[in-house]
Amino acid sequence: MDNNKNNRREFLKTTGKAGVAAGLSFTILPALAKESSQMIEGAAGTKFYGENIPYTQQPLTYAYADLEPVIDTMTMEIHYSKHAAAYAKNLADAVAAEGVDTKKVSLVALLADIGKYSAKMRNNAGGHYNHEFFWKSMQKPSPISSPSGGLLKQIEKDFGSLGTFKTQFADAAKNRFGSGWAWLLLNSDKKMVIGSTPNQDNPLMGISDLKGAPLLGIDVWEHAYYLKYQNRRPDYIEAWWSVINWNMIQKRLDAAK
Ligand code: MN3
Repeated sequence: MDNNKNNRREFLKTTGKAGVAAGLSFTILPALAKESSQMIEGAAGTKFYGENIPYTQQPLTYAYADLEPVIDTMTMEIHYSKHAAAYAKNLADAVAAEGVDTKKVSLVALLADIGKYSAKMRNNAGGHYNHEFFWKSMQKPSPISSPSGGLLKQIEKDFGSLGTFKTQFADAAKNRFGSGWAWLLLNSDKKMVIGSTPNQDNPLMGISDLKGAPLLGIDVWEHAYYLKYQNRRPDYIEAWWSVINWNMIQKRLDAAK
């Protein structure tokens, strides 16, 4: 961690307290600290950070209905309480059956080493991680939802413009054949790249062709959109931009750098 980052964190802490003391209405969220992510060392000297996520399903920070009309209430409820809950349960079964000490081996470390385990472990460790990551990437819809600040600067540096980034990301999501995920990630050269993974694989898996620190990911399994959008995956992807929690994406970028 460099000194600038330490200073900024100290500054945010201090100003946050000052804001409270002065009775001001703003709140400053703490940055997603480096400690909440974990360095992964891949093949050929690649190094990047993965966000730490617990092994168990966490409560949503919003209600099932809050993402309406982009994601309908019934889709959210079934997706979270049935599909995602099943990945978490099956992951718990797999770690017990395959002798993983979850107090010692983080989920990020398990994903990096996933080639050593069963297909059940791969599908459910990925499934659980990806969904927890996905829920945290969203918030109530806003028509003005857009990246800003350092996040926007990095997008413009690596893709040329916000429009080009959105087109490339949407194309990756549309063109993922069958079930899977499209990702924005920071690779080990600290450059943003876009790609997709099949099934419940993700860019933290050692066996994945696409590797890096995930910043944003969209679930393009039909269960994520079929009730409302049926076969119109592109419409779901287009609508999804307005529920992205860009503050969270900025925090992930800060932690991954
Ligand atoms: Mn899903």
